Amino acid sequence: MPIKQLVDLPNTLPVHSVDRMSPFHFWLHCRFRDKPLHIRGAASDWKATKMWTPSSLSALLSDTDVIVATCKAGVFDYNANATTGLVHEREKVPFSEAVDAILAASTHGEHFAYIQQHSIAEKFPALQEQVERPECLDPSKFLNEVNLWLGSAGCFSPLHFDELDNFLVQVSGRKHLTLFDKRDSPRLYPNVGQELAHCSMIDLRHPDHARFPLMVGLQAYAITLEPGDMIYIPRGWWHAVHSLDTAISINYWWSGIFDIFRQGLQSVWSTEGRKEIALFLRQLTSREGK
Ligand SMILES: O=C(O)CCC(=O)C(=O)O
Repeated sequence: MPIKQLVDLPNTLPVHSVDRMSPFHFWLHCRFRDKPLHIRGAASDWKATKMWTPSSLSALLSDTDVIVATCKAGVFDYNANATTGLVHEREKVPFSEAVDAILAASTHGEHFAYIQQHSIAEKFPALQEQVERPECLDPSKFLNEVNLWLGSAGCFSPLHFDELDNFLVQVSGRKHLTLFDKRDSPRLYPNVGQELAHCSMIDLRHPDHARFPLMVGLQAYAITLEPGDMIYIPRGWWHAVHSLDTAISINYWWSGIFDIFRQGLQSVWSTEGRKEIALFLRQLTSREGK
């Protein structure tokens, strides 16, 4: 597969019908096997899918402040100091102003605007009641974050992975995703340095084969999410997201009790964690010596 076609790949993920996706089946077929899953129509009956449009949200949340990201290239990198050199502007504006910018950007196609990853509980409590819990997620799982994404056609979230399991639900408009297995991480050129280690240096839209030769021949998966669709992205799986229309999505990062235990152990075992333990032991022994 020529790499330059990666962002246009036809769908290659298995498609399951929602009524077969009980929490047990989800665990058995997806979580346990660590495989992504496209659940067609999983959210088609949700209030959000039926009621939310950029204009209806704008009317409801008009004065609420949001951070709108804008750029000319369409690529929304995660950090202004990214070594890839892909940057964007961020500005705090009322929600209605952000929506005006998004709709204008979708119409003219010369620049792009995106409200990214805003916590619904913290920023938009008025929406909370219209946001449902995915049916296939068993009640013992914790929702770490539930976020709203609203952006213009053409917005592109570059290749990265997340440390938590994720459901991305498409509420309105379409999004195309390109995914890579977490086992291929060494061939996807994660950024060096703590802050951006979860982002790839590769710009999937214009991959540089000479600079990133190990990615040639990698198996890529792709799916286009239609309104009401949902995808499960296992933690660690790489993904890039391209909005084909003005698009509204909700994403759910979640974890189970064992994940929380594992994360706790990891943070204790981090350099900072070990330093704190050493300091604590030193204080303890010096107190005992007095
Ligand atoms: O929808 C997007 O633009 C990005 C979403 C994403 O990366 C995620 O849910 O992890």
